[in-house]
Amino acid sequence: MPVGLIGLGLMGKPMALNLLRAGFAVTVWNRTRTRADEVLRAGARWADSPREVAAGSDVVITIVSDPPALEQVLWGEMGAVTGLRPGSVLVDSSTVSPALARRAAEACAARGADFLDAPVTGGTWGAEKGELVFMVGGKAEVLRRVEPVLAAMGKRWFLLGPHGAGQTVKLAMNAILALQVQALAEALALVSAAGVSAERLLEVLAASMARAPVLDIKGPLMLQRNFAPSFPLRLMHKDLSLALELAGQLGLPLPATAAARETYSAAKGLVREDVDYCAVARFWERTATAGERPTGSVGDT
Ligand code: NA7
Repeated sequence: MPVGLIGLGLMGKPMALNLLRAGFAVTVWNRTRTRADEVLRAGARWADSPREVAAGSDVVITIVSDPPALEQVLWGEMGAVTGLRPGSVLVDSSTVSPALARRAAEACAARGADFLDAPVTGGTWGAEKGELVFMVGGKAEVLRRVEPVLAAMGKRWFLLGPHGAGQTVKLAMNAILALQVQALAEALALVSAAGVSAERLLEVLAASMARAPVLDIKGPLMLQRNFAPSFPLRLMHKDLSLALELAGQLGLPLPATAAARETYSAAKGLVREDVDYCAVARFWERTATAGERPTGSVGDT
């Protein structure tokens, strides 16, 4: 089954490499061609446009940064939609709005193709290990057809409802992750400011009901000030905005998510380089530097 993959960023590249390892014939396109070098060396074929990827594939995966990027690769000049073969399946693993997922599904249907929104969780670590979890919106029969492809990149997939349901659950999931990591950053700042060891807080956390896998991973990284992006802060900020946009459409207040977006937004303004979302911890450096409060940095003991 020929597979196409559009978007070779932090997530798309390891996903393409895993498809190749699983023996799929993979055609790729990325806006910046040099980012395809490694997957081309590993055996992928280059296409000159998203449209060309779609024209040669039974399953087309898109994984690009945000809604404008997805609109560009689907409907821009030489976009994928005009190349889709009847009977093919477009699987979008980008995190975008549920409304955009439904628009993409309609565009596929008009070409005689099927669509699944299938955003992922697991970060670059999950992508590299082939252990992503897919949150799927669409038809069960379509999901069954693409399961061998998902199995090459992930360990589980959940069918959550009609088109848009996968994106809805993904936005809810990321709100949980963003809030957990912000809560830990706040707690670390608090104990540090009070002159107590931040390391000891992590020790106690690991033995407590507040323990969470994401905090097991992000806590030590925050203490080491290792903010290399696994899931970039700029994308977490985007997802919080998408969650709030959806909540606004539903008339639902999300006060904690709204507050988290403010913090992530401020932290984003503090960095020039691409950093992981656990760099939200830098928000408290700012307050320390500005002399607003006598806090220590998160890494202080
Ligand atoms: P990255 O590493 O920021 O990669 C983003 C990808 O999206 C990368 O291939 C970009 O191409 C591509 N992109 C961004 N804007 C455009 C436009 N306008 N047109 C075409 N292609 C574009 O993100 P991740 O891989 O971590 O995440 C991808 C998605 O999964 C995202 O929705 C997350 O929230 C979850 P470039 O290489 O910059 O030319």
